[in-house]
Amino acid sequence: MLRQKRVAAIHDISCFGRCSLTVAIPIISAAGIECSAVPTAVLSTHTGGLTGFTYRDLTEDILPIADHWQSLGLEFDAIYTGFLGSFEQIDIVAEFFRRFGNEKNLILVDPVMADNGALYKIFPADFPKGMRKLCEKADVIVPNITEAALMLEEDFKEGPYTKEYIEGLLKRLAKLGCKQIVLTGVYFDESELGAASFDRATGEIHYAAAERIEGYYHGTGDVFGSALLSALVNGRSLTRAAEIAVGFTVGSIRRTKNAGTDIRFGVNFEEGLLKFAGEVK
Ligand code: PXL
Repeated sequence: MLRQKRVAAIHDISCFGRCSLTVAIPIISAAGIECSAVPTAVLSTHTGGLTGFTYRDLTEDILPIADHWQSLGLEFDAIYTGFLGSFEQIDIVAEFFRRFGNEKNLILVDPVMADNGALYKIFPADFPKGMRKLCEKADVIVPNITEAALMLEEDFKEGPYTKEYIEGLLKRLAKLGCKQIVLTGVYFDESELGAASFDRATGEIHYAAAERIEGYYHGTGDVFGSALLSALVNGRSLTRAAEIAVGFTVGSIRRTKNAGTDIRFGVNFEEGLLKFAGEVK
């Protein structure tokens, strides 16, 4: 019998709106992986277009959780982190990596902080510098093009993109030190959208694309990151993992679009979980 894999997911819990832990836990679990959670904050909803949300910061709880887990001798096959609310949380997550990261496990950082050319309003202008430092400690990073440009201190470019531009971005990101990069929001024409992946060890660049669906749906980055992480932990190659994650995310967006759901309410990934589980196990 193969030992069951275990992941530590370090994200906030946005109680409504399908992102962060409410997305990571079910997706990772559907892949047959045990998902341990470190909630970094509790919000009534995410901050993307919904106003008046509550925000209880749990920064002070993160290291005591790590202390307790260390006392229990817990180990993880991967550590997965996304939205972080402050520089202090970034430093504490880096400490978590020092304690639980090792040669064998995988650290995946999604530097959630920006989209469509703009840093999210809740973050200070120098936040990308902090996220960049965290990305330097990761094995795999999953930025969108805005986050990539911010971390590289480059101007944001509107799409459609050229392969030359995307491959340049991937190579400049690789200099941060991570082994693999999956860049999201990549498109070369208006009909398709997907991800570009780069493996530093082989130099291979791969594109995973699917139909482009109109509208900015919230939480898709977390659906994508959770699916990618699950596929990697289950031993899929980077290119296959990116294809699985693109397919699962686009299916979730299509279902949501067809239902006419408010784009701020997250995407219907739930009804895709059965198919995803079959692909990823
Ligand atoms: O989907 C990323 C995310 C996670 N958590 C919170 C957010 C966002 C994006 O806006 O606001 C609280």
